[in-house]
Amino acid sequence: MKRREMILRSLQAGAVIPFLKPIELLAKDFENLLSSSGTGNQLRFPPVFTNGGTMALAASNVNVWPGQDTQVVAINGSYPGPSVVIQKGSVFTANFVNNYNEPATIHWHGVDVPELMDGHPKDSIMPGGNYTYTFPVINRGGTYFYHSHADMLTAEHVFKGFAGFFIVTDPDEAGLGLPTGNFDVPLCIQDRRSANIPQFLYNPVMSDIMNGFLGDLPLINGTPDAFFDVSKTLYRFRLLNGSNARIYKIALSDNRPFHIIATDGGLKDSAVQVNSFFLSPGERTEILVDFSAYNIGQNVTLKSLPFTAPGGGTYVQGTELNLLRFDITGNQSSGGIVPAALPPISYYSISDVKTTRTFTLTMNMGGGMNIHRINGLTFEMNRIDWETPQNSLEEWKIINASNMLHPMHSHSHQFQVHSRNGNINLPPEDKGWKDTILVNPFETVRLLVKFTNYKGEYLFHCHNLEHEDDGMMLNFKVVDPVGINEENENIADDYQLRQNYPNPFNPSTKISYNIPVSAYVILKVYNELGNDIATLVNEKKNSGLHSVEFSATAGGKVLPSGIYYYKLTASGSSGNFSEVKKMMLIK
Ligand SMILES: [Cu+2]
Repeated sequence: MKRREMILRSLQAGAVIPFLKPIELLAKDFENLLSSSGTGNQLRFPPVFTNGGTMALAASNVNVWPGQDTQVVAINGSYPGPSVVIQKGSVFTANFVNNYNEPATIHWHGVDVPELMDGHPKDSIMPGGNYTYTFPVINRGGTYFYHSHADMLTAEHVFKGFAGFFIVTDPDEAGLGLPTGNFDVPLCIQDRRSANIPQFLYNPVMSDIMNGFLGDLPLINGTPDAFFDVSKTLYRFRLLNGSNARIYKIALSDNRPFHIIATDGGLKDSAVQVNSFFLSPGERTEILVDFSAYNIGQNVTLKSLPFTAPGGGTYVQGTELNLLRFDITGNQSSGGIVPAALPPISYYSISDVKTTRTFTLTMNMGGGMNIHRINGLTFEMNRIDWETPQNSLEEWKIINASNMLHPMHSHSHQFQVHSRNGNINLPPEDKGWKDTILVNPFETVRLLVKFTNYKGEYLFHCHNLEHEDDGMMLNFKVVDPVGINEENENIADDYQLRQNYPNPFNPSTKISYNIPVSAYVILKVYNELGNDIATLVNEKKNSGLHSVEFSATAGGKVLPSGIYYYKLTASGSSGNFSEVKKMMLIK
């Protein structure tokens, strides 16, 4: 049985638990948007996804600004994407259909899923294709999300709208007295460029690759200039930073304190009062805000405070922004409380660490691509950068040797933060279960990491999406505790010419081949007429897996859309090998 079938069968074997009624507020949809109590636009909420239904990705038009069409790339025509609301313990299923003209994959960010459900770019669904994502929801209750993870297309897809909430509910939260229903409010924070209204133009220049693609205009759940009518009572807000690169320093405009109750992986072990906190791309933080001291008719604004950060260009980090105006309009009570205690978290101990891994984040200013690197490396689809044994506690020491902010994200598990620059007194947004952690310039952050649920290949990368697409990403493989692999895709004892990736492609694609012995290798590209277009390799190569990039725009060539062929010829001590494969350029 193939591995994919095995996983699907094991999932089908599990009992299907009916999912609960979704959080009521999420069920509001775009039709409820028209009433207004002040200037601006009433906060919108995406529709709730029906478990087992279809998630169709396509280009479509939505009204982000009233009366104007904005072209988005979105799931089921919704920006942000439909919200998944699902109970812990149930089985999530979505039939993904790619009706867009680029490869696509869905990553369930922060959700612990089997390898083939994780949306790794190697598992991209080609235009016109489809794939069923299905997995048991084993995470703690909390605020997670989903987004595109296609190779070198993630940033553009997310910017154009391909992201949504994945909220895990947990009946165990019911006894805690937290605000629920209409008082439990998801807020996805993203930034776009006012200069480009009403379109989401994605046209990064060099400074955007350096800093990330920043905007000057916040959208909350896709709403510009947003307001939200609140009652004089306690609310739970689930904040998701769905921006490509912008970091927010969240606060209220009157500096009123509020409580942080949850991090990326669900509830903290206590509610902590703060006046502000940092929220970097990919992170989620839940807060309780009490409006009871305000009078009806007043308002207060959720904002991002100014802060100093590196970078230059038209758009910079640390800009002061108004995110969402709360208009105090009602006297309803949520009945919610700030719990005196939350369920305990068992913390890892640094003394139990079996292995320490060091990740050094650097900038390589050689020009062109691959500026941002981890341990000097740039992402290679078919290269496993390290193996981590399951159930073994590791320390990941992330050394930021660059003058850049890097929110680092690991797939497949929640970790704990040990310290920042040796300081174990962490800010409350860091303490608890995390999957994304901001590493400041020249800072060392130490994480405690353990993979307990699934083996397989996963990703560790910067969640500044321009950095990620620039190659600031590594593959790792969670393996048996004894170190036995199911398979090792890097070791092959035969000649292989692999299918290029991505395919179809535009403008560039990667071609990999394996040679079992050192050999003289020629790799050429031909057009449909058999004319020689490019020579990618023409030299002696050592045994092993190699890859080479082919760009349809390299060297001033402008190649038309269509079918191309690539041919590998290898001459080694064990004889000659030759193979031809087909690929497609789409413009
Ligand atoms: Cu980065």
